[in-house]
Amino acid sequence: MAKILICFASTTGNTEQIADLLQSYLEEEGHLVFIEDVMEIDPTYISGYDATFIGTYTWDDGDLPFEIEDFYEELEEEDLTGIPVGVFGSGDTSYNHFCGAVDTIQERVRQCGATLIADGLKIEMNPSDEEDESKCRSFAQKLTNHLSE
Ligand code: FMN
Repeated sequence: MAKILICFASTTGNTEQIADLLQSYLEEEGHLVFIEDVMEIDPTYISGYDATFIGTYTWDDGDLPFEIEDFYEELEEEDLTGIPVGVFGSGDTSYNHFCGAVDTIQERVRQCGATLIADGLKIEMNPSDEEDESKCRSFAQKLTNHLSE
């Protein structure tokens, strides 16, 4: 059983729904999952867990939303060498940079030395059908596989 942190930024609840799904799938796998609003924590929390999922929606032209900006800035100071991290988010394909914030966070996490468990999980709005649920389950599974390697 691993201790896993899921932190996220969400205004209308779509990213939170993804976080909730990931939490339930990880719990089914027997993990202990802690879910936090990204504004309530800082990146030093990450080293207190076996693995972390970071979630964000995307704002403006592929930008980070303000809720995660401080976390993003502070991440630069963290050494996450060898820590498994997955980045997920919700976006809208009608914008030019679909889920651009997921890519931005992922790049920062990579620069901090974290081990990315997979390419970022990008969901159109909220996880609304079986295909989305399956993508979320598979993303959670990748983390579990990673921890058991
Ligand atoms: N989604 C994208 O993928 N790329 C964008 O550049 C983008 N810009 C947005 C700008 C505005 C003003 C608004 C209202 C939405 C934008 N979105 C964009 C869509 C949101 O990311 C999407 O609605 C998301 O599901 C919101 O997540 P939340 O419910 O977790 O807050």
